[in-house]
Amino acid sequence: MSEVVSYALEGDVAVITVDNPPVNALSLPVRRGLAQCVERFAADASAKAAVLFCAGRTFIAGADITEFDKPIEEPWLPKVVHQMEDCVKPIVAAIHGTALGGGLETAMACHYRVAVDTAQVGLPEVTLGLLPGATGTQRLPRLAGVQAALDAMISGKPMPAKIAHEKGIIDALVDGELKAGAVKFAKALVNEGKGPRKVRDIKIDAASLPATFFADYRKSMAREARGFFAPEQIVKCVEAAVALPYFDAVARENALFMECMASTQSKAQRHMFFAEREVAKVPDVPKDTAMRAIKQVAVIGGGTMGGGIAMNFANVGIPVLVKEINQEALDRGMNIIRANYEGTVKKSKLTQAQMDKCMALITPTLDYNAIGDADLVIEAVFETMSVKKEVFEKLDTVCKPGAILASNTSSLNVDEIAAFTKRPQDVIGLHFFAPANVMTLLEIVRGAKTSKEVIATCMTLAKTIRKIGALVRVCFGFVGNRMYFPYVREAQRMMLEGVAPERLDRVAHEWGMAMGPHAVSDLSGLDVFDKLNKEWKDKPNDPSYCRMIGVLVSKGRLGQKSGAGIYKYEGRNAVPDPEVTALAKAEAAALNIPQLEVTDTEIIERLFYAMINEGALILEEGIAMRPSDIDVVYCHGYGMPRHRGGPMQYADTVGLDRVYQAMQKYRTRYGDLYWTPAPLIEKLVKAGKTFEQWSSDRA
Ligand code: T1G
Repeated sequence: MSEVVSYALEGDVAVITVDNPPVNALSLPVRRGLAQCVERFAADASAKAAVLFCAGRTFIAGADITEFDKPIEEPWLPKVVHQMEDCVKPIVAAIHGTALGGGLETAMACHYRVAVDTAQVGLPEVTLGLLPGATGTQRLPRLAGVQAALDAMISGKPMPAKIAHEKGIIDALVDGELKAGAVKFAKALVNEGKGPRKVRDIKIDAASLPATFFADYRKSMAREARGFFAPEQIVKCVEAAVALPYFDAVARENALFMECMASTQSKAQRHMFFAEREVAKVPDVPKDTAMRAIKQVAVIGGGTMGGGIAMNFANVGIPVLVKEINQEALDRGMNIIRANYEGTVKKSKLTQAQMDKCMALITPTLDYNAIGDADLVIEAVFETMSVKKEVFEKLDTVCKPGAILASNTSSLNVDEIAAFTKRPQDVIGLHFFAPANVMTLLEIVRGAKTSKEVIATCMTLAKTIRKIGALVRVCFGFVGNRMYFPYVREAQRMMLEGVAPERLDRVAHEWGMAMGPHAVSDLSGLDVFDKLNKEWKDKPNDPSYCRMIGVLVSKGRLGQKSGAGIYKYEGRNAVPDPEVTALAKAEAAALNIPQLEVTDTEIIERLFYAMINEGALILEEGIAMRPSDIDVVYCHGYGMPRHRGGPMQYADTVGLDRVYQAMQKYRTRYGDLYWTPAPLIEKLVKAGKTFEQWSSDRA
C-alpha cells in the first residue's frame, strides 16, 4: 500500500483515504495507491461499499502539474478512473475543499458523490492550456447537461457545491462531519440494495440540442477564447460525447488532450500557474517575518486612481478614508467611486446591499489630521516629485508611528520620496494599474531602506485585496513601465516610418495583446506619456524618440479624453485619422527618417524584442527577482495573454538565439542605442540556455 493512499474498514464500508499534501494532487504514488486500494476493495468481501476521502484541506485538486513535462508513468489517470467505475460495488466520493480537474474526474468516475456545502468543484484545465483529459469532457455533459458542462470547462471556473448539487454533479450535501456523512450515505446504498451507477451509461440526448448548438456555442465563446488553442479542443470533445460511443469519444478526448499538452500555449500557461505562486516568495524576507495589522487605510487623492485604490480595501471590508484638497475634488472623487459600483451592480456582479456596505466603508475627508490613525496611507496624487514631496512631508507629521506610507507612483524614485520623511523604513511603492479596482497586478516597490516587515505586510496585503503582488526595486518605470517604454518607442518609430497605427495595433492585437500600443497610449493619455518623457532624466538622446506623442500633445490631441489623439474618437470608437498620417510623414521628412515596408513579423519583433531586451537588463540589475516575475507583471498588468506566458517566456518559446539574431539585424539598421543585446542575452545565447534555466540555476 502506498503511504499516500490508505485503506480502512468502518463496519462494512471501506474508506480509501488520499493524504498527499498540500492539495492531494494525483501524483504517480497517488494513482498507484488508488489502483491498489480499489483492487483491494473489490476483493474484500467484508466491504459492501467504499468511500473515497481526502485528508487535509481539500479533495483531490487535480493531476500533479509538476509531472506534466515528464514522461507519463502508468497507471495514468484514465485507466484508474475506469478501474474505479468498473468496480462491481459502489464507491462514494466525499468532497471538501476544491475537487478540481482530475479530482472532479475521479469523483465522477465514482458511482456517487457527496460534499460539504463549502466545497467547490470544477474543471479548470483550460487555464493551463489543457482540457479535462481523464474522461471529464465525457462525464460532465452526462451529469450536468451539455451547455452547463461547456460553460464550466470553457470558463474553467469552479462552482459551489450547492450549484453542483442542483446540476446533478453532486448527489447529496452533507451536514456535519464529511467522512461520517459519506459512510452513512454508503451504508444507505447497501441497505437499499443500490449498486454501482456508471456515469458513462447516462445517455446524452443529442436530439435535445438545436442543430446549430455547437456553431452558436463557438460564436458565444469567441471573445473569451480569442487566440487560445484549448477551448476549441474542449468543444470538439463534447461534440464527440454527443455523437460517438463512449470509448470512441474517450479516445478522441485523449488525442486532443495530448495535442494540448504538447502545445507551446499550455507550456506558457503552466509556466504562469507556477509563476503566480513563485512571485509571492521573497528570498530575503522570511515567511515568518513579523507583519503589521492593516485595519484602517487612507488614500491621499480621490482621482480616478485614488478612487479605484480605495475600492480595493472597501471590497474586502477594510475601512478607508479618501482625502482630497477641496470639497469639489472630494465630491468628484466620491462620485467616481459610486459610479464604479453602480456599473457593477448594473452588470449584476454586485448586489445593491453589497455596494451600500462598501460605500459605507469609504469616508471622504479634507482633513489631514483625520488620517493620523491609519495603518497604511497610499498617496495617489500628481506624478510630479514636487507634489510627492509636499504630501510625504505632511504625512510624516500627521501619521502615527509605524504607519506604512506608500506611493502609487508609476515610475518616480521611491528612495527620493522616502527621503522626504524621517521614516524611510516605512515607505514603499504600491503601484496599482488602471482601472485600479479591476487590474489584478500590484507592483510593490521596495526602497533601499524599506523594512522587511513593511515588505512582508504589503506582499500579504496584495493577496488580501485579491491582487498579485510583484516585488520590484527602484529604477525609472520599475519593471512594467520601464519595459513598456521601448515597446511604445518602437510603435512610435514605426509610425514615423509609415506603418499605419491601425495596422500596427491590429498586428499586436492578433498576437494576443488586449489592445495595441497606440490604442493604449490614447487610452492612458498622450499627455501622461509626454510628461513622463519630460520627467525622465536619462532619456535617450534621440530627436525622433516618441516624437509624434509630443507633436500630438502640442496640438491638444491628448487621446480618448480629448476626442482625438493618435486616432479620432467617435465615442469610444477609434477611427484612423489621415491628418495624423500626414503629420507623421512631415515629421519623418524633417528628421530624415525613411519610409519603410515593415512586415508583420518585423512589427512583432521590434515591439516585443525591445521589451525583452529591457527585461534582461532589469534582471541583471536585480530590479526584478526572476524572469517569471516579469511575466506575471505583463500578464496581470499589461494585457499580455496567458497563452504567451509573458515576455520572458515568449523569448524562451521563440528561442533566445532567434531573438538575438533579430536584434543584430535592427542594430545594423538603427545602431547601438536601442538594439545592443543585453549582456545576459549574449551570455545565455552563448551557453544555449533559456531565461527559465538561468532562473533555476540561480534558485
Ligand atoms: N499540481 C501540483 N501542485 C499544485 C497543484 C497541482 N494540481 N495545485 C496546487 N499546487 C501547489 C501550488 O503550486 C502550491 O505550491 C501549493 O500547491 C498550494 O497551492 C487530468 C490534466 C487547489 C485552488 O488546475 O487552483 O487535473 O507554491 O498556493 O491558493 O484532466 O492550488 O506552496 O510550493 O494555489 O490554497 C487541474 C490547480 C490540474 C488546480 C488551492 N487542477 N490548483 O489554492 O494554494 S490539470 C488545477 C489550484 C488536470 C486532468 C488534468 C489551487 C487550489 P507551493 P496554492 P491555494
